[in-house]
Amino acid sequence: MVNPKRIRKMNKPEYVSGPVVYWMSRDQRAGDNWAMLTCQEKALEYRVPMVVVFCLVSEFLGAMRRQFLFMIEGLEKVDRRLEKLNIPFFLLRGRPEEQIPRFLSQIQAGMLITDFDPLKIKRSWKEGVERKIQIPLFEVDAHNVVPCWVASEKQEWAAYTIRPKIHRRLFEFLEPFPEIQPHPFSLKKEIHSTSDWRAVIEDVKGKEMRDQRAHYKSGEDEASRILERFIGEKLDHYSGDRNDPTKDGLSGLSPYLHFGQISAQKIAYVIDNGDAERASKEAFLEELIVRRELSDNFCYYNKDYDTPNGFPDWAKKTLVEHQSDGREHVYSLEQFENAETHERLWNACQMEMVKKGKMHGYMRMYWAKKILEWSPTAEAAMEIAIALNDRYEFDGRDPNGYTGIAWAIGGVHDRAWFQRPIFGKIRYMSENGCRSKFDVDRYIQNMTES
Ligand code: FAD
Ligand code: FO1
Repeated sequence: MVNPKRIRKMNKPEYVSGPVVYWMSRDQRAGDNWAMLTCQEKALEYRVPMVVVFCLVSEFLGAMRRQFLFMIEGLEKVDRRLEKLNIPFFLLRGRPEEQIPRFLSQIQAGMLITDFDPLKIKRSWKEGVERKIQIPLFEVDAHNVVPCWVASEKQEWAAYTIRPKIHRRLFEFLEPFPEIQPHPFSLKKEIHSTSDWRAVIEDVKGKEMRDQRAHYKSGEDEASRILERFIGEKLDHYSGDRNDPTKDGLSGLSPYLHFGQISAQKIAYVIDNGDAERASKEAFLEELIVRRELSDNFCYYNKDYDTPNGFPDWAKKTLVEHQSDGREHVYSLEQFENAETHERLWNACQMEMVKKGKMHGYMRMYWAKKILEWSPTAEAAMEIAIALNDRYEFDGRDPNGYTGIAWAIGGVHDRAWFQRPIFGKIRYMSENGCRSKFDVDRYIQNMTES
């Protein structure tokens, strides 16, 4: 059922007895989830119960209240859906390295399955868990269409180097999902799985108040509704509209993709088999599959994905050569955060991010490049861009974010351009360039009014 190339064994022990557990983390959905399906496949093979567990940490890469609330509301819906399928869902709280092994021994689990994630924090959680358990641990790539380690065995240079590798594999991996089935084997009655979701939500509500405004409806059903609306109303115009932030031309799916509330493979399968306008369909699938999976490739194979050490050599060299170039404006994290730069366009981007929790894709490039222009060093620019992106975006704290920022500031997956002050050979963007593409004043007005 599940392509074995999606699954990797992470340790030596073999299965003896006990329930099969899926430690859900990146792919927070019941349906269209290869890690969930792997868990059921193994549990059916051994004729044992299957269990899903999520470990909620109190701090995660600068995430604020609104992103935690979005995530928790989605998880509550996963819990309700799984309950109908006789699959108990447990919410643990604390450090995964301690909570997951303790939970596994409490229920005398026989096998642990988890979802793949290239981020360092997630890899260290898994290593911590692996050190403490004596049951088999499997990792399943439930996020990428082509599993990250199958697509490429090394860090790729750019989209043009990974694209043919991914396209070559799509015939094998871009397949429809089977449905998760009601599970025939039940966990012992004395082990209760009911989570007090109200208490969890109340607890999170106590976090920082600064980010109160934006809120999106969360969960698998909502993600499917957004996808349907995108396909019905926007996809045919995607190639023409996507670089205009005054238009509502993007899918808006990134928060749902980030929290794994919808499967990229499902989206790709539906769109690939649909009859949308060809150029738009291709442009969208390029972003959804090639660019997104290139980000996972970068973060997986380059542990310095969040610092200038991860930049290509030509970019490191050119940035050092231009480090002492005079800067007309230099801002602190606080000034950037409060949208207090001299430039109305940049301030509007920042306001869009703070107010909506989702900056338009085209403006994200401009926003990050100006942070480089107005920071003392590339290190400082990376730190500021990552801190703000992770704090405010619903889709932040994601390989796409770290890679997008490294692209804008450090030329990752890009080529050398013409020399200019501060940027050296890093691609430059200007307000005038924006003016030639869309109605900048309208964008500023929209952001200051909303
Ligand atoms: P759509 O255009 O509808 O795209 C659909 C999906 O394709 C996206 O949800 C995303 O999964 C993928 N995608 C689109 N563009 C890219 C891209 N350039 N790289 C990789 N995948 C892409 N994306 C995030 O998900 N999280 C981030 O924190 C993030 N930060 C970024 C920071 C900078 C500086 C830059 C330049 C880009 C960043 N991106 C990030 C990538 C991109 O801007 C967003 O994915 C996109 O704007 C999300 O909106 P959407 O889902 O409506 O996009
Ligand atoms: N994953 C978890 O397993 N536990 C968490 O408590 C958790 C919190 C969290 C908060 C914000 C956020 O953006 C992501 C969060 N994630 C959490 C991880 C997330 O599911 C993704 O795996 C990574 O952020 C991206 O790959």
